[in-house]
Amino acid sequence: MTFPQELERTASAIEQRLGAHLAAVQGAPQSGTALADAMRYAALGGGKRLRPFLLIQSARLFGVDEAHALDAACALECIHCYSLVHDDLPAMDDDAVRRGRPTLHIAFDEATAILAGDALLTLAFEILSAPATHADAAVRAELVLMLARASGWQGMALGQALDLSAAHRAFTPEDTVTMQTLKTGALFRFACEAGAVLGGADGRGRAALTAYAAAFGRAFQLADDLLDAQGDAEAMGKAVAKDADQGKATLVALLGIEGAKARLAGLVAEAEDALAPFGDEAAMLIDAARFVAERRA
Ligand code: GRG
Repeated sequence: MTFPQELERTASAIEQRLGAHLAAVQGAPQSGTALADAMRYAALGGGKRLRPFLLIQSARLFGVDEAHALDAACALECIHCYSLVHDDLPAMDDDAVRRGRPTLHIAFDEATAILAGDALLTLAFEILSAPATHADAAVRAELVLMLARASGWQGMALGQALDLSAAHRAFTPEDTVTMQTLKTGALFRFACEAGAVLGGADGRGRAALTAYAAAFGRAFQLADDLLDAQGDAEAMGKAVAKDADQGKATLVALLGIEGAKARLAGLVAEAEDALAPFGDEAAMLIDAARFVAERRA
């Protein structure tokens, strides 16, 4: 299978399994609230499912089949979906469209969006800590701790807070990398390390995945910033990034478009090097890094 086919196949496996988890939510007493519908709206029917893909492919490197990585992957996707819902709120990015549809607070209302985000966050840990995730309770406990750290006060939530603070203070290039490593990179790191943990990887195997994830996460964010900047530059008819004017913390604003493209190529090479010990077995993960660097939308 090619990478796009495999990504699509994984996405539909995630859709199905997440749908089953959310069907249990739907079956619970609702007392006339929209909470379960809002959770389904946020979690199903869209998204590339890149993080689950990385988790499943990382686990496969250590001999874990997809069926035994699927619940950890669903838990991670619940966290990602919650973060998008909250990120889109008027108090944060105030976005009206997500995954080609109205954002959750537009389709429902703001309070429901906050609650659906909260409920997806906690559903992630419900799924991750259940015996179906892994037979060994110690492995499940390790995964729960890892996901809490990746998503909370020392991970994604901190990254988001740092990003918001960029509107009020000067950011050095190092500040920007730190912010992005936390805000976007922490979940990619969890994806790859969780695969290693599910497969009982040794220290070297896990370290290789950690190095891959770091380069992947930075490449993902830089490619996203480049897309934004190029779109803005086209709209303005000149090759500069609007971000520089708005004080937004992106590396494109700091490096310029050509500098950012060169950095992006370097990050993809770093991701490939990190996986060298796995040889051809890591082809899908290498293709994933190329995919995020090359995407045009
Ligand atoms: C609200 C605690 C909290 C954190 C927010 C959402 C978030 C942290 C960070 C992402 C913000 C963002 C929109 C970054 C740009 C990168 C991007 C396009 C993220 C969307 O991820 P994809 O491309 O989305 O994997 P899909 O829809 O494919 O799942």
